[in-house]
Amino acid sequence: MPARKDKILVIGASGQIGVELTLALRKQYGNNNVVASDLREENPLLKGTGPYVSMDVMNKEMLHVQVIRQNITQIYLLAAILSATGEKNPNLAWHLNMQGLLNVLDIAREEKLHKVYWPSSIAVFGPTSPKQLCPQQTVIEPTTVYGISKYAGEFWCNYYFNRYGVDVRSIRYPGLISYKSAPGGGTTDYAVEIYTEALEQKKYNCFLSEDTYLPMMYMPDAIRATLELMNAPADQISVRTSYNVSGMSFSPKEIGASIQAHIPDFTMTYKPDSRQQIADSWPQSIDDSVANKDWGWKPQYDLSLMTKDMLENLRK
Ligand code: NAD
Ligand code: AKB
Repeated sequence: MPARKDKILVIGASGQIGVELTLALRKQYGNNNVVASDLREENPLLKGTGPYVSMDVMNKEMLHVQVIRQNITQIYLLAAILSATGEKNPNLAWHLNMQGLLNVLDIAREEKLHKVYWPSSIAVFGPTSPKQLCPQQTVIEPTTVYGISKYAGEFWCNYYFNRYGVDVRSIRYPGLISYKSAPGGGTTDYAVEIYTEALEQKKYNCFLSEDTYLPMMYMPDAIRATLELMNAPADQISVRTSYNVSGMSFSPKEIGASIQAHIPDFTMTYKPDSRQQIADSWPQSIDDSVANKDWGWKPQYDLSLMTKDMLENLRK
């Protein structure tokens, strides 16, 4: 179990992962020991559950002041620009994704923070990486600015660990599917939209082609993976760039069929846009045997379990 005296700052807490991770951390560490922060206003699901500060991760001085003032010992950095939005403004994506991370790593070094969490993505992989069961270590030649920033970020994490002893840990998340907070501009967002459209409209026009397989994960698995990695003893962490983790792999046609099992008159059409090219550059499935060996990672949700749970919760 983690030391109770830890005090955590979550940056980007109002986003798709931030809301659920903040709530999970508050359960583990106590509400007042997890400070949520974001550029945006506090997400309604966080209101009343613990402290919130409005903060820009690019403002290093303000971030540093908050870390000292609040006696922060761990930072979870979730603020980033994702793949599809990143291609619309590559300079901004590079700037936020890199400088935000460097600000956090510098402060972690100076203030001797206990731990830092920073997520990478399957977007580090490119067209030359293996498509099936893409290994932990392989050819990595990303083609999106988001993927480039994640790959560079992984090596900054590794550098700060080796050079300064900062205990920074990372996971290459697959596309994440959830019902609590909306996704923020990724290529895998279709797999969230499809559920709300199925319930509201009984039809969905997908921006990827029907046979585009991608690595995906249900949010409860992603939150559990994050907590398991962060709670693992440091000597079990052999990867200081970022861990591959796997959940499931499916195509738009298959997720459509899993929804039709619950909503028989649900129909799908396909109109691939610029996000198709991004999806085609990524692997279809991920080999996570290193995460399994190091800290016991095992996913619990497959497509049909996830669909049942998503529809039940969205109906509520
Ligand atoms: P999101 O876009 O939903 O949330 C990001 C949050 O960061 C937003 O609430 C935004 O307001 C905030 N933010 C943006 N700029 C900021 C700034 N300058 N200062 C403070 N906050 C700022 O993203 P997410 O899906 O929750 O992703 C979180 C992390 O996980 C990112 O690093 C992302 O690359 C990574 N990731 C996400 C997925 C996924 O499918 N959601 C997959 C792989 C990796
Ligand atoms: C995106 O599609 O950009 C994200 C990711 C896989 O990193 N969901």
